[in-house]
Amino acid sequence: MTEKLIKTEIDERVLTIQLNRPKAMNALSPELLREIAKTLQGAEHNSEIGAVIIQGDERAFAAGADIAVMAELSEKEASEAQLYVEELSIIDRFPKPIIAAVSGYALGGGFELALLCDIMIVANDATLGLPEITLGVIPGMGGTQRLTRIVGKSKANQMIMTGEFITGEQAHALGIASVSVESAEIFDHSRKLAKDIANRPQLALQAAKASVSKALETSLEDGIKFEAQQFFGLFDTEDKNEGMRAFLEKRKPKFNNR
Ligand code: CO8
Repeated sequence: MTEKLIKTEIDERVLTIQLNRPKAMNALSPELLREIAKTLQGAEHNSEIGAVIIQGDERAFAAGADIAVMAELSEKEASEAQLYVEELSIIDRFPKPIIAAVSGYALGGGFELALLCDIMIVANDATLGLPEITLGVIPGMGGTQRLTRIVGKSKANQMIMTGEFITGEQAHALGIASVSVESAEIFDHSRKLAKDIANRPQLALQAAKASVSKALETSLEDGIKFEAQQFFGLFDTEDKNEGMRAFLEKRKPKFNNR
């Protein structure tokens, strides 16, 4: 592990990115978000990496964008700096599966970063919310869009307009997280899931991610067309031939990600 704004580790095809500003509750400074984006750019074409986990520590996944940085900026300065825009777009376009392992606080931009990931796993006692309203602003890292698509208008508005917090268990019940586990188990659980996913056929995984992501931004008709393109696009791959042949020959498939 390298001691920087993030710690990274590759183990059994899983890249773990651990946010490492514990004294500031892993608040997302522009430099921290840049480090995440740079690491993902490096991971994109690394065939030894099949999946990514983004995690914080027991106290905080991330308590938001860095308020100390934003406090100093005028509208002109913030929009000229395109604060976080390029970094978020890099994370959003990363083609391999990303799991957010959320323990402790995931607030504001921290929650929004987790919402940007493909799968969210939460600790039962995690604290999630979009408290930007209490600072005189609104979510600016995709929260108004992504949360609304998951929980609907009423709950999203209630959370955004009051800044109320929810627990990990509630996030699971609302469909924000795929599972909620005891906090002591969150990192082991996420690693196990990431390893499982990382060892699945890569081309199919990327087609799955692209198709599910498409569902959040397009009409049903266009989404179905997109899915069909992705589905048939896999038909000339070695993995499709191997997977289907192995089934018919009643043996375990051996995928080589081609
Ligand atoms: N930014 C900067 N510093 C932070 C942040 C943050 N978001 N959160 C915590 N810290 C710092 C505190 O200032 C404190 O620093 P210090 O020790 O130097 O005083 C340290 O972390 C520990 O925090 P607390 O002492 O407050 O710890 P508590 O256990 O008492 O409270 C909380 C923990 C509840 C998490 C509390 O720190 C808190 O409320 N934090 C702020 C939460 C928040 O409002 N987040 C939303 C921020 S706005 C945002 O994310 C906008 C996203 C969109 C940006 C788009 C840009 C284009």
